[in-house]
Amino acid sequence: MDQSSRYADLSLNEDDLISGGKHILVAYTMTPMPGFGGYLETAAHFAAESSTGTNVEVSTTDDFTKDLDAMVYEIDEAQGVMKIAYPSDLFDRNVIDGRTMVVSFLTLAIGNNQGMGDVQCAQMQDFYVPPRMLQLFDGPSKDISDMWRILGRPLEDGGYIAGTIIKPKLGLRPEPFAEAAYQFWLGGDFIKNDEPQGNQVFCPMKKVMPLVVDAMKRAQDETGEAKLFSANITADDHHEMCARADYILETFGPDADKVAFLVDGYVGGPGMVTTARRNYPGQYLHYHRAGHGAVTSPSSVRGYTAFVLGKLSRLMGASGIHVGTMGFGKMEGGTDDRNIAYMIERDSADGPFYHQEWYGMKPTTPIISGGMNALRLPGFFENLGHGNVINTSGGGAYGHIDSPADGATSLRQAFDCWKSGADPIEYAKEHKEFARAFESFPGDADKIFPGWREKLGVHK
Ligand code: CAP
Ligand code: MG
Repeated sequence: MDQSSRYADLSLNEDDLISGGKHILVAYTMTPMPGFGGYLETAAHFAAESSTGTNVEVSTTDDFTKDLDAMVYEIDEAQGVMKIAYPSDLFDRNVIDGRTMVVSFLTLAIGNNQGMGDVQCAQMQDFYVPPRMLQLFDGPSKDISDMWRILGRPLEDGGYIAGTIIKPKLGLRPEPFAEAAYQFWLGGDFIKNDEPQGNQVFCPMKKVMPLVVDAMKRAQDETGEAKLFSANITADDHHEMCARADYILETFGPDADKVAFLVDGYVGGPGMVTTARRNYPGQYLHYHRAGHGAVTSPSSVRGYTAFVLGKLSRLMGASGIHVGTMGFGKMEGGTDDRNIAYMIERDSADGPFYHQEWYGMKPTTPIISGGMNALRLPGFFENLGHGNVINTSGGGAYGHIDSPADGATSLRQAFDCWKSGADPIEYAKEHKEFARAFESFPGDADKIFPGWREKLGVHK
């Protein structure tokens, strides 16, 4: 049934919709299933199924219902792009405080429409949130300035936070786990649990956390520097999540403000992220996105993009989210992914389809992770244009041939090298740990700095 007379109005003007402030606008790539309807007809059915309709007219629809119809307001059939205006009143509100929720946006805008028989595929590319709706999302309670404060840095442009992930990903018992943390903290700022680390039988949380606290104290005493830990509280049951969080805060005691809470936000979902955000607003909320590639991989034509995930995480209240390495690390992604960082860290930014003003919502820190090491960082910073990020380099720290501490120092030196505009080879001649990163990761060195052996006098 062609519903385009009801769910499409190509005369609607996007600027009017934006100035009207009563719609969330969404841009999708969409391909109709061959043998069904035309592009506009399929888009209209998509909008129906994503708002007030289904595949047939129903007798119970009244005029009020129609005011809530999602409307296709633009299509570009050649590009396979459609834009839909969703009335803000479609979205669910909390009974406890009237706020809105990301899960409601997802269940409509990326819900049944992902499995419709007449739609071959559709993927959300961007969305625009009007000012009033923006006020109704939690947004972050803590941001990178809270970390810079603890680290004794300027609260503006406080710079690069050198981090790692306890590696191996799984398999360390409490004592070697804490030792790995201590060794990195002798040179670095920030350590996270790897995303699957929690309360495994070989490394119970109530055995390992006290040892991590002791490691943090010893490293702080030895270096005279504050240290940060991102503890994984991911769990299916929010009681379990809160039990972990409460235990961790109690165990860190006077250093509890130095603990971020890590949540595997993609697999856990907006409910889990919001449980952490609302129950522990005093802690930096670290969103790990393991699993997101199932829908965001450039090879995916469904779900939503990594850019959309980043923007959603800021609405949920993530203090920081992994945004990939923009082609400089091991994970998928390219240099243009810097637009993800700009959208979540700035108060005003352009997405692929929509400009977004954030009206003072706290920023979400771009967290850079995945195959990074000191050699790859200068190019990364040059592409992004700044170093106000948290970088977690697991292999880049624990793979340094001298020590995790030297690995950490090499990461920090990589930032200083870029910031000062120094030539990395010349910089390496004056900075041992950075120079030894060349020998630690010779494959990268050969690729990024050809001829480095002769220039640095390394002959083996
Ligand atoms: C990185 C990492 C991160 C991924 C996440 C890993 O380890 O700990 O989870 O980078 O990817 O498990 O691979 P390495 P993203 O530093 O040793 O690569 O940040 O793109 O979500
Ligand atoms: Mg990991």
